[in-house]
Amino acid sequence: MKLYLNATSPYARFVRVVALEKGLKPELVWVDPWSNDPALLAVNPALRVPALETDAGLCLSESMLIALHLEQEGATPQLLPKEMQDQVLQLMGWGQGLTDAAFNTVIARKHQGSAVDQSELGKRRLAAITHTLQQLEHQAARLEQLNLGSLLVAVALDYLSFRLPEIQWQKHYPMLADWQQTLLQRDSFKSTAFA
Ligand SMILES: N[C@@H](CCC(=O)N[C@@H](CS)C(=O)NCC(=O)O)C(=O)O
Repeated sequence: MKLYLNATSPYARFVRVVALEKGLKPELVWVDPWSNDPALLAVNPALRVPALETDAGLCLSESMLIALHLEQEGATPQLLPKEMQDQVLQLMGWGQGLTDAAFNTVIARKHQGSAVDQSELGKRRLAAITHTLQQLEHQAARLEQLNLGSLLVAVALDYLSFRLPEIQWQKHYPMLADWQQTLLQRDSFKSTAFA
C-alpha cells in the first residue's frame, strides 16, 4: 500500500491517523499537490492528496473513501461499528464540512487575499465553521468514543488551530477543546502533527 500525501493537508492527515490507529503501515509518498507532479497524476486524475494505491494496484482518492477502505483492511479497533454506523457517519460529515470550510477559506485567501472573506462565499464558509463548532460543542459528549467521526473532527480542529488561529476556537468552545486535548496525546496525532 502506498499513501500519497503532504504534510499540511488535513485530508491526508486524517487518513494517516486512521492507518496508524488501525496498525497499518502504508509506504508514504510525499508529493506537492500544487506542482502537477506526474507521480500524483498517475494515481489521482484530480491531482489531490490523499491518494492510496492498494496492494492490488487500485488507486483510491477522497479521504473518507480511503478511510473506509482502511477500516476494512485492519481488523481492530473497529472505527465504524455497525451498531453506531449512522452516528459515526453524521460526525464524519460534520468533520469533513468543517475541514472543507477551513481549507477553502485558507486557499481562497492565498489566491485572492483576505478581502475574499467578505464575499458571499467567504461569509458562508466562515459561518459554516461557526455553526459546526457550535454544534460540536453542544454534542461534545458524543465525541468520547474513538471512531472515524471523532478522529476526523479532531484533525479538523487541529487544522483550524494551525491555519486559522485567529478564530480561537479553544477559547469559545471549552468542552470541545478539553476533549481534543486528550486525542492530541495519542501517538497517531503526535506523529502526524502539521508542519
Ligand atoms: N475532498 C478531498 C479534498 C482533497 C484536497 O482538496 N486536497 C488538497 C490538499 S489539502 C489538494 O490536494 N489540493 C490540490 C488541488 O486542489 O489542486 C478529500 O477529502 O480527499
